[in-house]
Amino acid sequence: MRLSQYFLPVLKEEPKEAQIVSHRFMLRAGMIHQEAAGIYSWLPLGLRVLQNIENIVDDELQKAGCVPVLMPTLQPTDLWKESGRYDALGKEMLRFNDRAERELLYSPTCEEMIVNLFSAYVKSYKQLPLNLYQIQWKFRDEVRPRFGVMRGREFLMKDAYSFHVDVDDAKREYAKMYDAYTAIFKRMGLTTIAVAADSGAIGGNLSHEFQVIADTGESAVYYDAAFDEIRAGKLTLSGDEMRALYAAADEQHKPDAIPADRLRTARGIEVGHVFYLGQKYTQAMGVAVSGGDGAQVTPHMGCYGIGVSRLAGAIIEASHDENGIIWPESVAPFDAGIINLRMGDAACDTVCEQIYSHLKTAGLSPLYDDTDKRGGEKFATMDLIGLPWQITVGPRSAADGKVELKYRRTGEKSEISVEDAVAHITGQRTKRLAA
Ligand code: 5CA
Repeated sequence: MRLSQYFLPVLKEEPKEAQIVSHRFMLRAGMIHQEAAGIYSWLPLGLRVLQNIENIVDDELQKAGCVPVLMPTLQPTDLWKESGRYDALGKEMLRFNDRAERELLYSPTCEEMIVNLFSAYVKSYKQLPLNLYQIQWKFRDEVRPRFGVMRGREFLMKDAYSFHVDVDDAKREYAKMYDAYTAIFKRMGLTTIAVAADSGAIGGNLSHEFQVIADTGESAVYYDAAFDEIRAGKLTLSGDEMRALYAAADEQHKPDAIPADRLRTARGIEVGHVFYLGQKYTQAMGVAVSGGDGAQVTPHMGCYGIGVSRLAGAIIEASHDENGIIWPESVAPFDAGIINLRMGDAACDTVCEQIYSHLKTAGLSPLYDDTDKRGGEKFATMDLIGLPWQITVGPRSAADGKVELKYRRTGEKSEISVEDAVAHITGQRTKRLAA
């Protein structure tokens, strides 16, 4: 992408409304634009990040055997009267009437709709287990939307729903999804702690929230010291080993359940939440399938949410410096930025075009700053938008076929040839994505 033809509305001033760093950088880097309280447009740069996050979620869930569907954002409220949840969400649920005076709601979550869909087609235990998921917009009329996309009113969620013949199979799936979540967040550069949580209005008696440790997090979390070693990369544990460790959300914390010298506490951002729902919805909505012995069985369910749009903010909270965002390779909106320090200089233009086309041929997506802005401004923008690599081309080095390569995360710089720069970026990227 050539910056002169792109839409990257970078802000020079500090946005006054932003209280946390991710919100500030998302506004300044031209990733999002607020349309109403807690409701945002995703601008081109933000959209690329959101799509990269979605792709990782899709990839890992399909590896775990989940099947994608897409349900509408609007639902008839009748379903919620059947499940008994019509009043449970109170004013958080946005309701309105269509022209025929039928009451609709904007989905805050989709247990009712998926159970209805399931019951239309699944009649036998032989069709189970089944795990259906979607990545779709939700609306919750939060009392206090804040921190940008972190607590929005309209937000993008991955919601998965699984159906099982019995509790054992539902718990097997729960553990599988727990492990898939750990892998999903790790691919985005995040080490999460899954804490036992309260399942609230979603229901069931077993749930875990996946928390990213950050001072700006809205939740208090309590956990075994081993999680700090995992976060520091000094310890690797299996899902079963992690589930055996103490980790609790505020409302579930029992100080006596863990020796004081093992207990750690921190603030966390909830990026995902998995639930074992039991028969709460299938029973209330009268759904059954034929079992092995011919008798009818009421399926057990699980549901599994990921805050896809919240993740964009959470990744920034976990990875930035005073100059801007530092994207992990896996979600970066572009792989590398090319800075032409003197547009119109024959050597500079030629070298920039060479790098641009070499990177594209290598399957990478470069962003080429071919505008006539001053060097200082170009450097500041590149640091702000946080692409993993920066390649700077100035008249003196360009004449010798050399460029300056900078790694955003460490600030490390080297002067090398065009070929070496391209080879280095492609090689390092492959290595990091595989790790
Ligand atoms: N039905 C279940 C999951 S299928 C459910 O709704 N779970 S949830 O309420 O915990 O939401 C799932 C995830 O959505 C949360 O873990 C969080 O990451 C994200 N989320 C929830 N509310 C918001 C919000 N207001 N803004 C941004 N993300 C949110």
